[in-house]
Amino acid sequence: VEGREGLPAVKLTHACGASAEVYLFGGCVMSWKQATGDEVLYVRPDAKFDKSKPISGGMPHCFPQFGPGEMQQHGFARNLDWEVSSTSADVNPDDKDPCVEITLRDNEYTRAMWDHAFELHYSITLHGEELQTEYRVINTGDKPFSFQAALHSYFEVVNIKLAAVEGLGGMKYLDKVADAENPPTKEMPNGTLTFAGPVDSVFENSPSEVSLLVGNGAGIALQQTGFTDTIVWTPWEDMPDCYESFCCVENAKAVKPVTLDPNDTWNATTRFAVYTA
Ligand code: TA6
Repeated sequence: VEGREGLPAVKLTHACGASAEVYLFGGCVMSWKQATGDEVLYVRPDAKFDKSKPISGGMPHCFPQFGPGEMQQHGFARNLDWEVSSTSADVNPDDKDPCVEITLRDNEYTRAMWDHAFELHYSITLHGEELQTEYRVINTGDKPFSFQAALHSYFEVVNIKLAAVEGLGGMKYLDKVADAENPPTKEMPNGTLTFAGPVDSVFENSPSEVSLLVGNGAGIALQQTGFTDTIVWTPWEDMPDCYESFCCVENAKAVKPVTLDPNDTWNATTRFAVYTA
């Protein structure tokens, strides 16, 4: 289908009425709707769709770098055109869950920044109203490489001041608001994380399930395997026009990069499910 400003996209529609839209630019899930038509994800009003910058919203990728570093912020995967490698019909014609797999491979542009041969396969499935992803990095070269990876997911909330994240109570985290370059280690109090100012916190070895309460009793459960870390981000007054409407809860392998030998594969999965009050 045609996405915003003509960007090529793939739309998945489940028989139950749920749907998802995946943009090939950045390999970004831009929309995920429940059977009621309610949108779960958030796209910032300043998002650009002319490829001049990564799309600010939905579920952008961070690969092969998380945050600032040797290359552009959050790496190049969110800035490039991915290819459709298979659709559910190719995989299993009887499968009732619509699915698409998209792929990013090294090219001259990526080699100039990061001189490694790789394939990144990312599949998106609608299992009823649930959104499931599988993420696979393959080292197709002849030397090991290290990378970080994240799904930088933007979720719509009723109001950030009413939102909360459950599942991270008592954990140690890096506070990047206190110092982005050299974040101090702090400890979360027990209970839920609520918001009264900017938060940019990296939780290493977080539980395999956390949930975001959106402010009206409903929530989104995030389950993962392979992504060991969770990042919670709200920019607060840095984005006065929109900060109240979203919260980023990110599944990531960010603190300790993965090192992959030639021909080896690294895998991570996520399951996102909305629950009502
Ligand atoms: O994941 C949180 C974070 O790394 C923040 O530090 C903030 O910079 C944010 O991502 C947004 O990054 P972006 O490059 O999309 O503006």
